[in-house]
Amino acid sequence: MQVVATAGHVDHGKSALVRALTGMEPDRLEEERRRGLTIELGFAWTALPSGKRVAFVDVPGHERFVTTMLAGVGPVPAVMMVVAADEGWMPQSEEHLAALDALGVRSGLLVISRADLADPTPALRQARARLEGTGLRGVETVAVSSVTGEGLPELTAALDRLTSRLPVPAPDAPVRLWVDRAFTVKGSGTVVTGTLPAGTISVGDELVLTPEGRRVRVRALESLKEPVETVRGVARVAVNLRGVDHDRVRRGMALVGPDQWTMTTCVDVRIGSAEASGRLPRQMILHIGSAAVPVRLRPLGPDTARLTLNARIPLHVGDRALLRDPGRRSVAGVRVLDVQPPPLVRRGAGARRARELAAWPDRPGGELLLRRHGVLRERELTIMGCAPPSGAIRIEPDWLADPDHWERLRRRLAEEVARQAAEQPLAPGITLEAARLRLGLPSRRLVAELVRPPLRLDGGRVHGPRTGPPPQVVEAVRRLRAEVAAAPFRAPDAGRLAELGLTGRTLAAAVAAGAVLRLDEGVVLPAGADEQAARVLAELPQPFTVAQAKQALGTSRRVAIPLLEHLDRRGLTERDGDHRRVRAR
Ligand SMILES: Nc1nc2c(ncn2[C@@H]2O[C@H](COP(=O)(O)OP(=O)(O)OP(=O)(O)O)[C@@H](O)[C@H]2O)c(=O)[nH]1
Ligand SMILES: [Mg+2]
Repeated sequence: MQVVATAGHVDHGKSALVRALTGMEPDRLEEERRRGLTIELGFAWTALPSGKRVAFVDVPGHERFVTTMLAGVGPVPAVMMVVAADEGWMPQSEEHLAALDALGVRSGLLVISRADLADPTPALRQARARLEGTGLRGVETVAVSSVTGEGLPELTAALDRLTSRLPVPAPDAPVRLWVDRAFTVKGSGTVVTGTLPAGTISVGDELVLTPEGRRVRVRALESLKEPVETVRGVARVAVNLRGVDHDRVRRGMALVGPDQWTMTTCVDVRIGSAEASGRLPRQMILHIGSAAVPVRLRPLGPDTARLTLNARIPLHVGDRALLRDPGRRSVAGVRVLDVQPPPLVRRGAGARRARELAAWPDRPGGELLLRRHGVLRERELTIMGCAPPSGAIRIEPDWLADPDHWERLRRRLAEEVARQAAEQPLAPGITLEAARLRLGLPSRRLVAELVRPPLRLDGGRVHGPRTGPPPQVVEAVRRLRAEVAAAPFRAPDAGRLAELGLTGRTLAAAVAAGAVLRLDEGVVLPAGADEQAARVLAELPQPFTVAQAKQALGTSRRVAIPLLEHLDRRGLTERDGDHRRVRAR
């Protein structure tokens, strides 16, 4: 199936044409028939001579209903631009064409209608000239009369050619069905309709109703009024939903595949407008699919801007949309460059962002997005609408990192560790959490992955390369050695230790570095004092008492007792009741 929308000025015969082509009535409302005017979107379909089916979305031409017209053409890939032979090009011919062009519609037909009322040639020539500067330049043209039937066979043949040229979207493409109608059917509940541009919906599928994010189940499906189990885009679809009241669903909402789209209220876009973005109004309406969302525009570069939306909508990078200023009735096409753009808080951030975006293509790929974000989960990239780039660094379970960014992070981690070591030499290393915060990473797992020699991970901290004890420790130990030079076992008392600077963290670092022996609380000797004591004690008659040891070592009980216990523990001496002997080596 293919779906074709109508477009064109009010009363130019769009609905009459759809009626003549399909035998169905696109103007369903009583008011429409009474006033001879399309107010709401109309839907009709037929089989073409080739057997292929085509559905029409018939839009209103009246200038008051442009928003409805945009909701109708938004998700549709092709258009039938209708111009009346007897009136020629009119304001809404122009306005509709500008909108189609801004939305990037490139497939369609130019139909000169009401050909029984006037020679179609002048209108045809005029319309062709208008289409020349747009994406619809050079489309096939047909002159028809819905009253006499003249030209209808040519039109159906042209529709056949048009629809056979249209690309067939991938059946596994992400699903986004913009709702154009919602109603209740007695006995079945809520039904929403829309044009499915791509992807597949099946009965039983779970979808997400945006913007509220509610999960809904597809209870039944219809396409062209026939029940179906599964439907592939492009198609007109009616979805019967379980789990939602019809008055909670409105045009402009969307049914999307779970985890397939970024729900966002802020996007950076490229604007396809003759005017610089700085000259555009700051308040505009963003039209995409069937949605019309007020936005605030902040110009970035000459053709780029940041849009802040006042409703959350499901978007992908590369999406086309339309900005409209209802006051001036002007439109501009936009391409979504980033669906999760960085906040612009610091001075100069806007200008920097503008320079960055200037280099981006209209459809940035995963590589650019990953470079911008540095590190992302694969899922985040997918819901932006991008495939993971082949050069990305993969980190379990599902992280992707830009290689350059990853290298920079490695360097920064080394710098952070070095800085910590310089600032707090006695407590080197930083916790994974501190490193995570300083590097602005979303997970400690990533920090751990960044640790490579000479950095090492030990006890939950990232340490730098092993080095000797810091200078103030070396200096304090030197003072201790000088202090005990004459009497090597007369350990300074607590007050003196403090004067030497050997307390707290310095002492702990000296002990950790193996530069001193801490025998007891406040009993500290230079490293090696134990071996030296063993040599002195070996000169005594064996075994010896504490008193004899104390005298030989020239120290007090305060030192001798813990020193001897230390020697016992090290196996340098061995105890037997009140006596000890130095062990033979
Ligand atoms: N003679 C003649 N009249 C036509 C033809 N097509 C449409 N009309 C008449 O033109 C008027 C407008 O036709 P519609 O089909 O309602 O026009 P429309 O473009 O759908 O109008 P809106 O939906 O309101 O924009 C109606 O009175 C039709 O009967 C035609 O081929 N020949
Ligand atoms: Mg109509």
